[in-house]
Amino acid sequence: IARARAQAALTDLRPRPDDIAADAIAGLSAAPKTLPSKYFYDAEGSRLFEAITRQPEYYLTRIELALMEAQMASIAQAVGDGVHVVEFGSGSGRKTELLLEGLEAPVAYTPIEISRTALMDSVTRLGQEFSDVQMLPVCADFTRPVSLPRADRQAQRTLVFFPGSTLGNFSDDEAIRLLRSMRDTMGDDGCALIGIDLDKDPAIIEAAYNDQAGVTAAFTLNLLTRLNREIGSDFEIDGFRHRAVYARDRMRIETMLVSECAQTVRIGEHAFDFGAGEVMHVEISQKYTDASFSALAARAGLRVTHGWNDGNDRFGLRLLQP
Ligand code: AVI
Repeated sequence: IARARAQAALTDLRPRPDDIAADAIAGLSAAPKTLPSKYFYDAEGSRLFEAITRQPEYYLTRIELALMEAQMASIAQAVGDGVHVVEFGSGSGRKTELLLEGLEAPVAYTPIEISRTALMDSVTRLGQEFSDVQMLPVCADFTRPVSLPRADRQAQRTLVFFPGSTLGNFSDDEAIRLLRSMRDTMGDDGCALIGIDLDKDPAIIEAAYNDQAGVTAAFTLNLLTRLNREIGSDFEIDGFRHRAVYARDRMRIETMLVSECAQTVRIGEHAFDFGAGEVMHVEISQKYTDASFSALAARAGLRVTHGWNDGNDRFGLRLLQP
């Protein structure tokens, strides 16, 4: 019944499917070579990311969850009651639960997600747990403007939720575009609650992206396995090595795949030569100071009105308003 109800409420904006081959060919034709990190998340990549969040070195998820648990009353007070929660992405499990549990009488919940199955799974689960919150899933690419479904009960305001420091996986220009689109979604009275990983001792950050068990390395290399399967490329998985370095001046982790030897990779009729030691950029993970994050938000017409950090200033939540 819950599934039928959720399905009836689906707003399907029919997002254009990705052209993985075209994106990979464009990235491998660039200098330096790149591949888009959004392709990390096939079924195996999503499973490996879950495993990363359980590694002792990967502090982000653990600290953000603890921060939400500790500060939920204060967050709820800053946000106000009767809000329509709009999550960019398909429900981040426990974090979404904490938010819907902790807010005062939220009216509706709209996850915006490109994967229909991830979207419906999340609203089915949350719909069972939060029967007073109307589930209004939207299948769409959240990097493009989305007009929201109206809740049956009038919401006081819209709260955009974007946890996990996922914003950090976008370039500055892309992040500003995304924040602007959040600004449009929330309207003049709305707000956004965003998780950000904070600048800190590089050793702590680098350890998080080079865990001892090698889960992050497997996660990065899985991109090549996925491309081989889906677009028929012939990457030699053993021919590449994961490397994640904190670029202090740019305050970001730069993840690369390093070619172990001189080799040629083919995609259809395209051939790409790699030199021994040549790096291919596959992901950035931006870290922030208060100043850098406020400046980024300002470029999207948003100001930081509230902030919560863990006791060691490793990770923060920020509330933004127009
Ligand atoms: C999803 N995102 C916020 C993760 C991050 O920390 O940038 C992805 C990740 N990449 C390597 N480890 C985790």
